[in-house]
Amino acid sequence: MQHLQNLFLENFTIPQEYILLFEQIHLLGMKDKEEEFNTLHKQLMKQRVQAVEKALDSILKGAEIPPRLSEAMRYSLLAGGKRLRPTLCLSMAKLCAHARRDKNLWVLAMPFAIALEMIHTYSLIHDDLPAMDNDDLRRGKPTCHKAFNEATAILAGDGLLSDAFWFMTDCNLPAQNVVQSIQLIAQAIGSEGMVGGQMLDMEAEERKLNLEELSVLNAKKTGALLQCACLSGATLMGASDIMKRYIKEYGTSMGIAFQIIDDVLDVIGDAALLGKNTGSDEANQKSTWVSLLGIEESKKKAVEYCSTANQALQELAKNEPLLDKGEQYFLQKTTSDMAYRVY
Ligand code: GRG
Repeated sequence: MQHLQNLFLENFTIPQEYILLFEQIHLLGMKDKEEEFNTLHKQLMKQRVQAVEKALDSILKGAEIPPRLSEAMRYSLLAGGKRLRPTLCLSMAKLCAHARRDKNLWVLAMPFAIALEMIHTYSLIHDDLPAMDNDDLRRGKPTCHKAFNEATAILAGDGLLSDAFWFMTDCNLPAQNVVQSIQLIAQAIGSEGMVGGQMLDMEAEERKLNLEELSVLNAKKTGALLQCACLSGATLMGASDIMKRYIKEYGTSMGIAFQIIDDVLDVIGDAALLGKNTGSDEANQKSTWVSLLGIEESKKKAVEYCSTANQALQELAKNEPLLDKGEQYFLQKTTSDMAYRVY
């Protein structure tokens, strides 16, 4: 993967023009610049996703992997998706890279970014299994167990999860930061985090949860991985405790917003665009933000949480004048755009 470092450095660069446009819109109120800014942002995001796709395509081809297993793992990993977790991890590393005195050092967080996508893909494969949500469409394609078979899908998930930890150890950053980041991720996806959240989700079927119970479930099932994607990027760069505190706050609010948006899109979203079936929450009688608050209130909440997340970034910037400003703006724009997916 090291041969891809230059591609990442290039594809993650924020041009000066982006910073200027952001400031013209947000500091000088020049609304007429918004269209130009939106187009540039989309183009930069596309470049980042392309770099991540290229890195994902370069892995799991080893002759030691039984061909059918490698095929199933790569089938799900390369099926598309927004690549939110790897881009968040790298973005946070880039934001905090000044802590390491080399502004390009963030690129060494790449194995973690890739590992986070592998972990996310494992969770989707297992979540789609007949014993869990029993879904037949994911990322616009038949789910892994439909394309292969159930046993192969279980192994593909297991392989992605285990290999992710192997990848993370192959990281050329200070060992203490690497170990701390691995610890963060392991905790976030284990019994106290994502797997625990999935258990709560199963137990919650056909039982109405209150907002507090739903928040705990969401924080574990989806929030924990998103939050640790952010925190691991910062931790790898040796960010200070205060920086990590704000980044954790960002990750928490962004994670809640993400879940609300997912719930809203399950009701009003277009299955073809989302690449997965909609309406499953209602069919499974699941408690969601929409079932508890209704569509309009949920949409408002999504905007509110995205804005709280962005406030954490702004507070961080006030405390850390050396922060990468272009990256801060890029994260803020990405976060506010997230909320508008439901409008
Ligand atoms: C089976 C251990 C285990 C855990 C599963 C994360 C999870 C727990 C299940 C996924 C089911 C689901 C639809 C959760 C809601 C939020 C979510 C994670 C959506 C999918 O993530 P995106 O939108 O997907 O980032 P892409 O395909 O864009 O990567």
